[in-house]
Amino acid sequence: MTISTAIRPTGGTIVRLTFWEKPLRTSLIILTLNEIDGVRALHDQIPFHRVDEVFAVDGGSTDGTREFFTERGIRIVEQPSRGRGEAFRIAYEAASTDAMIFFSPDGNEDPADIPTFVEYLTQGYDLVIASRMMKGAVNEEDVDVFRWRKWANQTFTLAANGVWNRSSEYVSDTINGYRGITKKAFAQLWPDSDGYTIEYQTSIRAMKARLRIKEFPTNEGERIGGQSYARSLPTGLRMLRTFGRELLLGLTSPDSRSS
Ligand SMILES: Nc1nc2c(ncn2[C@@H]2O[C@H](COP(=O)(O)OP(=O)(O)O)[C@@H](O)[C@H]2O)c(=O)[nH]1
Ligand SMILES: [Mg+2]
Repeated sequence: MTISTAIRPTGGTIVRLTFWEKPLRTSLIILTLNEIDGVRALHDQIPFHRVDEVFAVDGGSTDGTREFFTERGIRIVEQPSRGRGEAFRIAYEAASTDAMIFFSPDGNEDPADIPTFVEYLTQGYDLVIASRMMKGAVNEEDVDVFRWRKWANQTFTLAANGVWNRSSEYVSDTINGYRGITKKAFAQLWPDSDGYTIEYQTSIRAMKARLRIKEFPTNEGERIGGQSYARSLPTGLRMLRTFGRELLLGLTSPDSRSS
């Protein structure tokens, strides 16, 4: 608990208000679809004690991922239809705290970043992104000569910043799924994308709404096992469609949800 003081002028007199401010509560949401190798390798590195709630949203794993969670007492929230977009919205409905941190245990995301999300969300940022593109960060493709996925992501990011970002801070990784967002911001933006475009759409809408966005550099690791379901060309085309749709929707996002 922290104490805050505010000074408000009322009709010429200064009134000092002192009130108790409740600390922000956070949920860690583990997103899985057949990710047993990753959850096995990363489970012990996850700083569970730094968040107030943990649960998994599972897209229908059949490789033992669900059993792994159950054995360790991690609640599984069912996801009737596939896709990361749906998983994000289901997490919103299931989370009982103020902010959500989305973690994909496939090896790409470093569990050591989790406290950093908590810190920035507590500081009052609406959307916090672990960036694979900013100074000091490492991208999975940095070891390759041709970094097709990285370059495509940077192009989509450049376009989104060019059209919608009115702040002085460039958002360098609009697409990364490793992010935290307050439930209030999520409800306001209400991203309705189905699959891998949910993050891009959320970033665009956060820029449109001039929300407080914070990035910090991350170190993207290699996939530990299993397989990625994100095929480059179809995902790229869906990104393009998301960008076009957000252009047509204009500067505001009419889909915002009042809850
Ligand atoms: N809950 C849920 N998780 C998913 C779904 N599809 C993928 N994931 C998880 O999201 C993370 C990233 O997916 P992946 O296919 O590896 O995409 P990539 O990292 O962009 O190549 C992994 O942890 C997957 O297990 C889904 O439909 N539902
Ligand atoms: Mg991944």
